[in-house]
Amino acid sequence: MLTYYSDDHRLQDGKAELIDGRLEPCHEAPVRADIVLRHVRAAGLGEIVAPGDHGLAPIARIHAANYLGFLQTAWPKWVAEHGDYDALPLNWAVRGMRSVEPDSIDGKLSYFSFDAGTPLTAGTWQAVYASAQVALGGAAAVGGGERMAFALCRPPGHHAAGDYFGGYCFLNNAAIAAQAFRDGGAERVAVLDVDYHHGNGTQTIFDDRSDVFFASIHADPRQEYPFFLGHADETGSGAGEGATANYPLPWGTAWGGYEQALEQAVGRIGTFGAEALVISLGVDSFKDDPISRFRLEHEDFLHIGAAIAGIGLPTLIVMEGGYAVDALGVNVVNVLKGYLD
Ligand code: Q9C
Ligand code: ZN
Repeated sequence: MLTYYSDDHRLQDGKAELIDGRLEPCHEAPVRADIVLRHVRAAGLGEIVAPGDHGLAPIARIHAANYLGFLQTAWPKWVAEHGDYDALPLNWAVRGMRSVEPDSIDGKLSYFSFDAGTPLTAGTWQAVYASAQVALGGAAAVGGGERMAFALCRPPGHHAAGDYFGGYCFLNNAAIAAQAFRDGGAERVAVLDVDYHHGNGTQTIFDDRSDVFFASIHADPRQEYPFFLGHADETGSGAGEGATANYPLPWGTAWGGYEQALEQAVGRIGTFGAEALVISLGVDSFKDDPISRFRLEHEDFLHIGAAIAGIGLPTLIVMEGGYAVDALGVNVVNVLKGYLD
């Protein structure tokens, strides 16, 4: 198998996120990708490949032009207004308020985001552009005949929708890859999101589409971030009715409960008739994850990989979350090994 990777992930190195009422060091840090890369190498899983530059066009198939413009120009505006330190939004529109794009940088940050855990830094645009290219490189390899490829994306993507960032995500790498498969000729594509958190961005992007099936297994939004999407009765809208499947699970879920949801999701993907599969791979379902509350063990990730391989489709595995830094390499490599065995 091939692993797609870019050193440019290092350019997103935020100082702090607002979490549990405090500013704390960012959980989503460069060390995450370093550790995964080291374990992929040590396991001898195959070549590490640079993605090449597939340009902005495949990103613009998913993200709004005004949002992409904002991401590319926000940093100098923030520095001019406040100074040379990370930008964070502070308030958001709720029920009864308007969705008019403000002129000031603070207003724009709020308008194009949904939480205060995702600092926008000097290097954010370059890092997220590279992360999307990593996904596109992997998609091109799978489209070209590879059975499976691993896109070691960082920053992650699945919380980012067409025009907002949050949850450590700016560009939705998995959605960009899924659309690249469609534009490369696949009539139907499936996205299976096994990150601990609901993939609100990906679901929103494909909600009304019948050509991209989205399934997500995640902590129940009644208990867990992102709180406002991912309930079991969300099944898609319009032409996309029936092409979304959500499996919310309670805090404390271990392999027994997880496996049942995974079997159901895999079954739904089988009947959908996809020609390519994108996996949003978060390993924050691990028992020792510092911000999550599932209880998967190291070996359970082998089973997840095997279940994904059982779907039998050309597959791109895209890195999303996972914050138990010491365990991250083992858990990701276990998914890949479980797939390959
Ligand atoms: N009390 C990804 O895994 N904050 N994003 C959680 C917990 C945001 C996670 C607060 C978590 C975002 C890609
Ligand atoms: Zn997550």
